[in-house]
Amino acid sequence: MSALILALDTTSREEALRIASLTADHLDAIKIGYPLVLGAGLSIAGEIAALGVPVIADFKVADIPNTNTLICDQVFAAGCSAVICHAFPGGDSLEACVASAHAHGGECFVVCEMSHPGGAEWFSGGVAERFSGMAVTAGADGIIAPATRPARVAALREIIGTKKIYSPGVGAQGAAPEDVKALVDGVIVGRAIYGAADPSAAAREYRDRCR
Ligand code: NUP
Repeated sequence: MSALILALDTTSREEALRIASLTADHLDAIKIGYPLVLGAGLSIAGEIAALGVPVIADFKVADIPNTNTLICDQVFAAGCSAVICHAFPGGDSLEACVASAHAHGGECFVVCEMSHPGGAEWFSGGVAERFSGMAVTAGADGIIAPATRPARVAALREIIGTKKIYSPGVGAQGAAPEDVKALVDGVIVGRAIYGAADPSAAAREYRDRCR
């Protein structure tokens, strides 16, 4: 059993709010990122949160510690409940994200292995394992790991123990909720819900399949 997180990657404010309203009852969280925030502004985070759904900011934050702090502080001030960060800038950069998240009562998730085909080029060979270890050391709340490679999710679970795993790659990227729902805490679905003819029905179906 896993939570269902909608990746709301539409670029217009009106379309985002329309889909969020239609699907909110079936979701555990909505993930927003550059496509929507660059199109609609960061204030969209508060507008979505006002619908009663926690908002996760997928900015894949990856800078020096001071800049990471400034970015994350903006994310949480805007009404987000969690932020997604990269590990490769180093442990100090990651710790800055975690500190900002926890100072605001929020959560920090670390990208440990990406779900697209190219993700296998860069994150294999021990890199994802190392990032997962960094997430533990930095006190992060969880990691992002690929539903498209369930065996890799299982391997990273061994490293992070009971920390959360949110897993993208379900739907448009080819994975099914059933592939990972027993291994992860949340499944992330974007196009297969917001691009469906009936987003509400699609969200309900994915929620049922995650349970
Ligand atoms: O490894 C990752 N893969 C991935 O798809 C890390 C991510 N954060 N994502 C995001 O999840 C991606 O940017 C998009 O917002 C969502 C997946 O959307 P979709 O492929 O279901 O449409």
